[in-house]
Amino acid sequence: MQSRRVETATLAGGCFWCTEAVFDELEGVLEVLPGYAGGHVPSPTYEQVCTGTTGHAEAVQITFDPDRISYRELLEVFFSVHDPTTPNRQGPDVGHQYRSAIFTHTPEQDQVAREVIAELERQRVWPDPIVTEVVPFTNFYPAEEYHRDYYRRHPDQAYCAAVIAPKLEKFRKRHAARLKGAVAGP
Ligand code: MHO
Repeated sequence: MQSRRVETATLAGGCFWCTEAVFDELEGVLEVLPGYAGGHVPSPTYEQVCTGTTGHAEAVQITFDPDRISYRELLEVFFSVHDPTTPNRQGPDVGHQYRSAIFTHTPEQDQVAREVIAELERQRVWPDPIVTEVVPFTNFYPAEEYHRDYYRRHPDQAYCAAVIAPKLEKFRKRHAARLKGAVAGP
């Protein structure tokens, strides 16, 4: 029988062209929307968010089926595709809008996020401390239409080819068993 349970995750791990491309490929993920989360300016534009002064982070809002992929699994992927130790920076992208953040929708999500971070700290996956913010979800504004499916629509654009393509390759290898099509449906 088809499951009807649906859960939402809001994650910021740098440029949303990249995070959208990654999460879109995961089995159990129903929808991924790029947008702006956790700021104080209503309905911001990309240009406003780019100034780094609106409080928003570039983020993805993920709708998923928790019977097919758990929140913990989503977070494991999240931490494998970005560097959570660089404050207000992700690779070449610098600014408050590129901070690493988890906007939790429930106390359970908050607890899982803190557990996953504590485990990663214990394993010393990175030499530097994890600076990912874990904060209650406040707001999310979907980005302008032209940002949707950006990587898939513009794979040859310079940033996509140089930054996103290699990350996506690494992600696909590492999480091959979790990709759409790799898992038998319920
Ligand atoms: N530095 C990149 C980031 C794009 S991303 C949507 C650019 O400006 O093309 O933040």
